[in-house]
Amino acid sequence: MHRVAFKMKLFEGFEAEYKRLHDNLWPELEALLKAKGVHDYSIFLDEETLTLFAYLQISDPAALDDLPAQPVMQRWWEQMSRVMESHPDNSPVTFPLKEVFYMK
Ligand code: RM4
Repeated sequence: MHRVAFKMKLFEGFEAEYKRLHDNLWPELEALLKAKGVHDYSIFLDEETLTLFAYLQISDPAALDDLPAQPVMQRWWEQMSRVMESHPDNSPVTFPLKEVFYMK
């Protein structure tokens, strides 16, 4: 099992909207992520810097490589590009984080 963490950046003023969108995560997107083996997926917001800290577990991280090609992922990223820093193709700007401590 791999633990994967990365950060993203929210636009100012969209804190409530970001939470609302994730409270209403599309069932088809949840199904896609679970089909790829994603679980224990959490996103935390640093309200001071608007940094989003994401953490998930996955048995094969290479399974994530296929996500950007999925139509449901592209539709989700299109709506998310209104509220967070994104690339021209609407995928979020992400910064991988290095694990420096783990206690089971
Ligand atoms: C995030 C971002 C990520 C996605 C989650 C569900 O805000 O779009 O790429 O995995 O939502």
